[in-house]
Amino acid sequence: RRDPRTMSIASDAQQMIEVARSEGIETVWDRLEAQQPQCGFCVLGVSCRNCAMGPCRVDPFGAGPQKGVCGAGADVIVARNLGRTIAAGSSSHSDHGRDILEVFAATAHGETTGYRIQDVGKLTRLAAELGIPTEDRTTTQVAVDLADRLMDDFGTRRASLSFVERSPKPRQELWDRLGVTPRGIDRENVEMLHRTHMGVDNDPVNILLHGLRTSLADGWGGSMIATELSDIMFGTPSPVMSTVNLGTLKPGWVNIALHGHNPMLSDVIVQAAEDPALVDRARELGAEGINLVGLCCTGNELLMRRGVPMAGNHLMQELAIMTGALEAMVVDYQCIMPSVTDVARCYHTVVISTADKARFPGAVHVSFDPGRGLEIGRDIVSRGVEAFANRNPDRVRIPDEPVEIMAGFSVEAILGALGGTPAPLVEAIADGRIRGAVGVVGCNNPKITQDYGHVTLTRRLIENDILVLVTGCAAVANGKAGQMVPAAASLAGPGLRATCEALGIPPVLHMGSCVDNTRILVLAAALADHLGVDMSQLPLAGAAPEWYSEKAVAIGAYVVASGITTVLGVDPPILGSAAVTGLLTSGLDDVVGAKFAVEADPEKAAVLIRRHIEGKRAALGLPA
Ligand code: SF4
Ligand code: WCC
Ligand code: FE2
Repeated sequence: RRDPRTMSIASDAQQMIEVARSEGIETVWDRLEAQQPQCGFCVLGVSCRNCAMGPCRVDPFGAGPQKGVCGAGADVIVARNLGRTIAAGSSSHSDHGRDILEVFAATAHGETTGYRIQDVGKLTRLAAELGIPTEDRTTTQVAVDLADRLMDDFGTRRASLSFVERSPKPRQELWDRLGVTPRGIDRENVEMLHRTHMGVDNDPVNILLHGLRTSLADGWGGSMIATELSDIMFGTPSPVMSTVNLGTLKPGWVNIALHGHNPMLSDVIVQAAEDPALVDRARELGAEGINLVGLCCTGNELLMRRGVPMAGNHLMQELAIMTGALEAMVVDYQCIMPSVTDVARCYHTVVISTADKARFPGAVHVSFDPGRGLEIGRDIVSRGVEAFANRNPDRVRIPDEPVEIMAGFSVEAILGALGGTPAPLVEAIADGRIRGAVGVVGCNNPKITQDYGHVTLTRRLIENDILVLVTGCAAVANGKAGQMVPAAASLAGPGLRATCEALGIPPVLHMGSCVDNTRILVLAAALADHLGVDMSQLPLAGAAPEWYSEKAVAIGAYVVASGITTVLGVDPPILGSAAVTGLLTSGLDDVVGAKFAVEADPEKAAVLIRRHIEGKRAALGLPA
């Protein structure tokens, strides 16, 4: 059997994998093994089931068929598949953004309970940015107009999304020249589905260009709306200390994990968990109190804004239940494995689904309704509390002590720490104390030793004076490894270390959930504008060392389309087309000033990124 140390570098995971084995409970790693060998055609992206004349496969060795029944060759099939993947990822983020927007609109109209406009300053700034009058107007009036305006961004009425104007002018002009300026968020996604229907867009390059536009509708559209409106409703994050790993579960307490992506419900659950009646009930049942923890990005949203402890990233969701100490796992949507209800059946854990669009057979469904937000929050917490009575103390195994983590680095917080302007950061980069910055983001994938890619790449980058910005499951990985406390400055090279120590910040900054990758875009745009250059000229890079999700593909695409070269640690299914692979890993550089690279070994990825950053520095005339 596989040594757990080859499955995860995190000791909480290693211990729980042993528990899973001794209890005979299947995990994501077992199922990956059972899938071997995975389909070689699908790995290369040369299989298509877009119509009923198929499914078709192109023989990558050239001996068998080179065309599907319709006549599509490998290039078209790979490009279409990639296009649909981007659309799925972009749609996921954007539909999340729309859900937030609808609750924001309802809150503006006074139709919700448990919600309010928390950051009025940000509301006013955003409204002013979009040309909405703010003077002598109530918060409600401004919020109603802002909601209205952003709803237009989803549709067909606009020629360009509102937030496109946040990108540097040269970038906007480039997108216009290429015809990839995103118009409507839904429109670009629907158009991608249309184009990839049999017999529509048969030009792989044309499909890929629309792929960029579709991804930009996510990065500068749906995701950005999700981030900005979440800040307005739930508060703009500022630095906060908390803890991370499965040790955040507490033995004598009612433990409730909030898993998924949308802060909409989880935020009211945090309010509900403070309800004295529920806390009293928990005590009546013999618990010390109610302990909320996060998983995946719902966890990141709560960690960033409220300092709620983080139980783990993607591959920890099954293992968290196996601690026997979890009363309830509350899920909204995205990245929630269907297997969690199977694992929960072996324990007393109740899985509570909350989104009507994401149902889980075997879960209790409590339908989310923002009009009764608090009431529903209380109902959910109360189900977790009652489940405590069913806990079997003999089965409780909580591995490890929690590790400290600092989170909360919104762009506002970073600029605030710098005195309100990007100038000090630009100066540090210009004089070489900081060589550049890299966004290390994305998932866990059982094909990669869990957290190894994130933690190793990050370690090498900070050692070499490169500031690391993290979101999503990457942030949780680095947090568990102790890289995200101010004392971790000692792990950084001398220039980065001195800067971090002066500011009291870690060398790895937690910027939030996956939709919050848009914070990195906004920061990159601010740096570029300050220097009067395009984002593609900056010493920046992106990396997704352990990505698994369609959303990660959309993120990678919008980051590259925004001019930031990105290194992937897992092969995307495109290698069956030399033309598409060549375009993405080289040709794109001439088109958008950035490209993709694939490097599974994080040590080598670090070298590649350092070379890239030094190349950008040299081109800007910055000291070597
Ligand atoms: Fe086959 Fe073409 Fe249909 Fe795809 S669209 S399944 S390649 S016939
Ligand atoms: Ni975002 Fe990736 Fe985690 Fe899911 S939670 S697993 S998309 S990084
Ligand atoms: Fe297949």
